[in-house]
Amino acid sequence: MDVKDIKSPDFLKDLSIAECEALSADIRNFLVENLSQTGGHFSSNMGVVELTVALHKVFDSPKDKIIFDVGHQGYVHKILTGRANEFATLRQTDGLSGFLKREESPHDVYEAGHSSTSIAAAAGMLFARPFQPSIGHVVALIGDGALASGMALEALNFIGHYPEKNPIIVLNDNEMSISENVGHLARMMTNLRMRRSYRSLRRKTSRLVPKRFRGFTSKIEKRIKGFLTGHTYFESLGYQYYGLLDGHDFKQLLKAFEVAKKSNQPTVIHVRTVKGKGYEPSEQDKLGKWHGAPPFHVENGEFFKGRSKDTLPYCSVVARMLEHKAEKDKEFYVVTPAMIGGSDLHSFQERFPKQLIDTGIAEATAMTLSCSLALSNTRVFLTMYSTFLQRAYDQVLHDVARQKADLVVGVDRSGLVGADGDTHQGLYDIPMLSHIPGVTIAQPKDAEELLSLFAYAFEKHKGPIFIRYPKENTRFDPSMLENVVPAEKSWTKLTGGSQGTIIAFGQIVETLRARIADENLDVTLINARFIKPLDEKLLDIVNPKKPLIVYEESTLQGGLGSAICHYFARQGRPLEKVRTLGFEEAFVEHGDRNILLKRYGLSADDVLEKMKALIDEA
Ligand SMILES: Cc1ncc(C[n+]2csc(CCOP(=O)(O)OP(=O)(O)O)c2C)c(N)n1
Repeated sequence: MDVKDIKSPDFLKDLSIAECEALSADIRNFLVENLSQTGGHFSSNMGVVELTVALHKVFDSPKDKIIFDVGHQGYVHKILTGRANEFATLRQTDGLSGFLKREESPHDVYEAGHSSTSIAAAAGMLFARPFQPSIGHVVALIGDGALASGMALEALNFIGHYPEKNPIIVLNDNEMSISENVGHLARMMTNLRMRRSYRSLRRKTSRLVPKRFRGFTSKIEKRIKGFLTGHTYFESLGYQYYGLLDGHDFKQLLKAFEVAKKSNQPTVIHVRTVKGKGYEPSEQDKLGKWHGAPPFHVENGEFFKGRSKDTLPYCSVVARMLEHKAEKDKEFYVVTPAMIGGSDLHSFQERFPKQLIDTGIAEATAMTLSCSLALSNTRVFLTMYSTFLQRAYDQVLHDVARQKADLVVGVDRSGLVGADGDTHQGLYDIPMLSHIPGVTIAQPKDAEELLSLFAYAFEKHKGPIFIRYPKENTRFDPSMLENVVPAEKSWTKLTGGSQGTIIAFGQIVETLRARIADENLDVTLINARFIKPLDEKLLDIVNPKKPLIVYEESTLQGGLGSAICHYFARQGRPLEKVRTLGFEEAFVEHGDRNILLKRYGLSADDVLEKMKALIDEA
C-alpha cells in the first residue's frame, strides 16, 4: 500500500510482521523524501517508526489513547492516521502542524510541545476512565530525555501509586535528548543496558506476572529478550518493568504491548531505539543537528544554506560573546536546560567544558541552580528559550527576584518562532516577568546593541536582568566583540519628529527608522531597549495629545504598551491618540513569520499606516 493511501490505522491489525517491516521501510523513505523538502523533527521520527506502527497495531486508537510526549515524534502517527497527503505543508503557514493537534485528528488525543507532560496527561485520562466508557487503554510514549524532567518523574511517582489504573508507559530510550543525555537517570539506564540480560528471565517471570497470564508470558519469555525483573528503579516505584527491548524488532514490541494490554498493573516498557535510524547522517549525529533539521540534500545529507555570510542567528552571537568572555574569565558558568545545540553552545562546550552546566530538561532546576550560583558570588549566565522560561516562573519570582540575585538570563527565541507554532511562541515572557518586583527586561535592536546590553548586564547591573533576543539572524562581525561599551540603562531616540511618536523594541526598530527616513515622515522613533523599567525621562517629553504608537512583538496584556498607558494615567496626563500594537489574547499558530506579522496587523507597513491615519485624523 502507498503510504499516501493510508486512511486509518485499522489496516495494521491484519499485517504480518514482514508486512509491518515493509511498511516501516516505506514510511522511512517517505519521511526522508518529504522532510528533505520541508525540514522538521527528523531523527526522533526516524527512530520511532516500528514503535509507532506496533503501538497502532496492538492498541485501538482513538479509543485507546496514545499520548506522545513533546509530540515532535508524532509524524509516523500522523501518517498512520491518514495525514500523509498533507506532509508537503508540514510546519508551514496553514499547513500540517509539526506537533499533535486535537483539531487535526481524533487520534491526536493530547497536545504538547513542551516536554514531560505525557505521564500526567495519561493519569488524567485514567482517572476520567471510570466515568468515560470512550476511554480504553492509556499509553504514554516518552523519551529518555523527557523522562528525566521533574514533571515526568512527579507523575511517574504519582500514578505508580494507583496499581488499578494500569497506565502503560513506553520509554523510548535512544540515549539522546536533543544531543547527548545528562544526569544520573541517564547513567542508570546505561548501566541497565549493559548489565541486564535474558538470563534471569525464566527464573523470575512467574513471580511477577499475574497467574492468568503466566502461560502466555512463558511462551513470550523466550522471545522477549531481556525481560527485566529484580529490583529496578521502575519496580521500586510500583511498575512492572519490561526491557530492554529492541525498539526496531516487531516481534519483541508486539509481544510486550500485548502483555501490557492485558496486565492489571502499571507497566513500563523500556525499548532501545536508534535516533535517526535508517539515514546514515542522522544515525551518526551526536550533536543533535538532525533533531530539528532544515531542508537537506538527500544524497549527501547537506543542509540547504539559509543565511548570508555576514549574518548569524542572535543565539550564535550570544554564544560567540560567551566564548570571548570565557577566554578571559575562568570563573563564570553558562547554564542551559538541554539546549546546547539550539543555543549554539557546542563550540563553547568543546572549548570550556568545565564552565558549561547542562541540567537536562529541567528549567526550574536550571533557574534555582543559577540563582544559587549567583548568591554564592559566582558569575553565571543562564540561557533559556522564552517558551520554556514559562516552566520556571516560580523560581524567577520566589528564588531569583525575591533574593535579588545578580543573575543574567538570556531569553532566546523571543517573539514569533515560526514553524514550531503555538506551543513554542516567545510571546508571553514580558507579561510574565514584568510584574515581578526588581526584574529588569531588555531587548536589543541588533547584534551591536545585544553586546552592549550584555556588557551592561555583566559589568554594571545589580539584581536579575532578562535580555531577550529573537530566533532571527542579525548582521555580525567578530570585531564587534572587541571594546564593547556597556549600554546606558535608558531608551534611545532614533528620529525626532513633531507629529507623533512610535515606541518599539527589537529588530523592527531599524526597519522603522529606515522607512521613516525614506518616506520623510515627521515622526519621533524611540528604541525602548529596556522594556522594564520605563525610561520616564523620555516619556515625560512625549506629548499626550499627539499620536502615540507602542509596538511590541509580544502579547499585549501586561506588556510595554499597557505599562506606558498606565504610566500616563497615573500622572493624570491621559494619552489622547494612543494605539498599542501587539498580539491580542491569542495562541498564535505556526507559519512564516512575515506572513503571520501581516496577518495579525503587525508588520512595519501596518505600524506606519496606523501612524499616518492617526496623524490625518488630528
Ligand atoms: C520543557 C521543554 N524543554 C525543552 C524542550 C526542547 N526539547 C524538545 S525535544 C527535546 C529532547 C527530548 O528528548 P527525548 O525525550 O529523549 O526524545 P527524543 O527526541 O530523543 O526521542 C528537548 C530538550 C521542550 N520541548 N520542552
